[in-house]
Amino acid sequence: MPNIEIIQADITTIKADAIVNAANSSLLGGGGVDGAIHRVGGVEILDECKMIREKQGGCRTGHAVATGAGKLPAQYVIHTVGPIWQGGNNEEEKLLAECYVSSLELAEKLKCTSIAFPNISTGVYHFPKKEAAKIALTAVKKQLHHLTCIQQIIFVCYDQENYLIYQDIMTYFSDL
Ligand code: AR6
Repeated sequence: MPNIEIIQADITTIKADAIVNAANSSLLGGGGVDGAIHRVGGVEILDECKMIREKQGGCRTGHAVATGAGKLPAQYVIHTVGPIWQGGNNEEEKLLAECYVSSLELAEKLKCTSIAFPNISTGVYHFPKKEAAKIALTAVKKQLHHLTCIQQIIFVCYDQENYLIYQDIMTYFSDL
């Protein structure tokens, strides 16, 4: 079974085969973790995103696309688009879970053995952090038995609030 780890860090420093980006459907970059990944990874990542846009016109919410990782220590960046929180009645939960599932599926296709996730949608997109963490951990746990390459899954929390929430929920999950 793959190992799940929770850390507090900047995802651009993580040496996983794949790191996940909380992008937007334009794939042209933005603030938050997306801004950090493009800033540290360099222009190669944006160039590849532009090629994907030309081919398929961006990325839909809940879907994922992959590029190289430029100057980052990872091999790939998996760009997924989280839902914008609109109160909870617009399929936000389902779409957020899909982000984690599609990213894992893509990482498997790329033969990655490790993948690092940020707390998708919990910044600019205002998804409530506790709900988002429960959805993320549940979605990933449900996928574990489908994974053949991935051995390590890292949840990279940037802010302390998310880190404490994830630790709490993991403790609860391991008690079940
Ligand atoms: N490493 C890890 N996590 C980070 C980092 C980092 N360097 N920087 C921020 N976070 P956000 P969203 C955390 O806003 O809510 C962008 O403009 C942050 O604390 O990056 O999915 C995109 O282009 C938060 O918990 O993404 C989209 O337009 C989490 O990353 C939009 O924001 C997500 O916050 C996506 O919004």
